[in-house]
Amino acid sequence: GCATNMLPPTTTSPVPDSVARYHTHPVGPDQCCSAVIQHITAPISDVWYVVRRFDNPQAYKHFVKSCHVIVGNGDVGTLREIHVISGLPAARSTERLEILDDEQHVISFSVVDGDHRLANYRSVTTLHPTPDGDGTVIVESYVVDIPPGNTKEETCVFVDTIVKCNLQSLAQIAENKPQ
Ligand code: A9S
Repeated sequence: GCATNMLPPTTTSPVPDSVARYHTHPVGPDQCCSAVIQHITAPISDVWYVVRRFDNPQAYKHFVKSCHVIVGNGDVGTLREIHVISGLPAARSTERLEILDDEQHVISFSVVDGDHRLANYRSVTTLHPTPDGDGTVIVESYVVDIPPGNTKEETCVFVDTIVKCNLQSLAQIAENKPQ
């Protein structure tokens, strides 16, 4: 498995098993994986309210222009098709909801089709309350096929950049929510 080696070393900051479990992915030889961590100064319920809406990724993902649910009611197995803004090397992506756990605050989706180069993309996002209860730590890990003609490093830089943008935008939205 991979991705958990991107988290802080256990010697300085132990990662609970509950976190590591969700961010350990089987990674094939032509795949890469990574994880992005973001602190948000907002309670976990406010962050989860935005993140759990599989039908509304454009609420915080600025690359998403529109989203249409193809099948499902927001439960596991729901399929969505997103259209992305121009300027990206893609126009659309079809994605399946894999995990939605309102108790553990876990959401996961996989890419099943699209005109982009991120074949077999799968991400897992988990939310964790900070000890004081006023903040949230969000961890998003992913695994994806390395596109032909690209290196592992290039692929990770590209995807990490998108995920970081999404999580920073999420932080901004959750932190500005009126109390
Ligand atoms: O949507 C996400 O949570 C994460 C990523 C990495 C999405 C990437 C993307 O939607 C583009 C932004 C269009 C970039 C896909 C599936 C392929 C891209 O090339």
